[in-house]
Amino acid sequence: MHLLLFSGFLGSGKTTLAVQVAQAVVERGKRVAILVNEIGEAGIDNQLMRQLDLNVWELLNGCICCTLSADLVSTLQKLDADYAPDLVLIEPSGAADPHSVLHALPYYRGRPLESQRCVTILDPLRLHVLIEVMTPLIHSQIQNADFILIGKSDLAQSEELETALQIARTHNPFVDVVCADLTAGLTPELLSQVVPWLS
Ligand SMILES: Nc1nc2c(ncn2[C@@H]2O[C@H](COP(=O)(O)OP(=O)(O)OP(=O)(O)O)[C@@H](O)[C@H]2O)c(=O)[nH]1
Ligand SMILES: [Mg+2]
Repeated sequence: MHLLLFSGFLGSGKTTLAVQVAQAVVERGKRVAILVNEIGEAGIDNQLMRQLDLNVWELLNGCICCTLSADLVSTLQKLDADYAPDLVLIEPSGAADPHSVLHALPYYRGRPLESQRCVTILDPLRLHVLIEVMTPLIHSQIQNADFILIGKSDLAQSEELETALQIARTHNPFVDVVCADLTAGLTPELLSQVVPWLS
């Protein structure tokens, strides 16, 4: 079981990316589950789930990153035992600190995770403001990333994209950073950057 955590502030594009990744992985014959804080809130409706043949599991009553760390671990164990997915996608609330989610994972006692990856999505239209007013959270989202995607490249000015790139590289110089329009569909290259084990 591989684990992919999507981190990024509210409205940055986590669900948009997660659904496309799930679809691509399902198309390759793999079993995929998505863990979200709240299904309706995440914009993943039943129809979409059936369409994609996905298992979407909901963590109720709170935020994955704080009160629900224990719940996250027990849900992962149940998921592993009952459904044995090849890939679990986790979309916590946009206010979640990925460090807290990653911190809970060593307590997971199911089949060993084959890989775990944190993909952070940054919104170039708002990043320069968010980094000022939500500094510790945004720093953590950038620093804990294994791959950074700056979305909304179709909406952002080139200066906004450049600023976002600089912020990402300043706080996490060691990972790949890519700009993309997430509504334009996943290129094979972007898919392999998000899910390297798939290729
Ligand atoms: N034009 C454009 N719109 C985008 C892009 N990425 C996301 N969006 C839009 O931005 C809005 C928010 O996207 P979501 O995927 O719901 O963002 P989220 O991070 O899951 O949001 P929360 O779960 O509420 O935190 C939606 O209307 C998306 O269609 C992009 O690259 N370009
Ligand atoms: Mg969402």
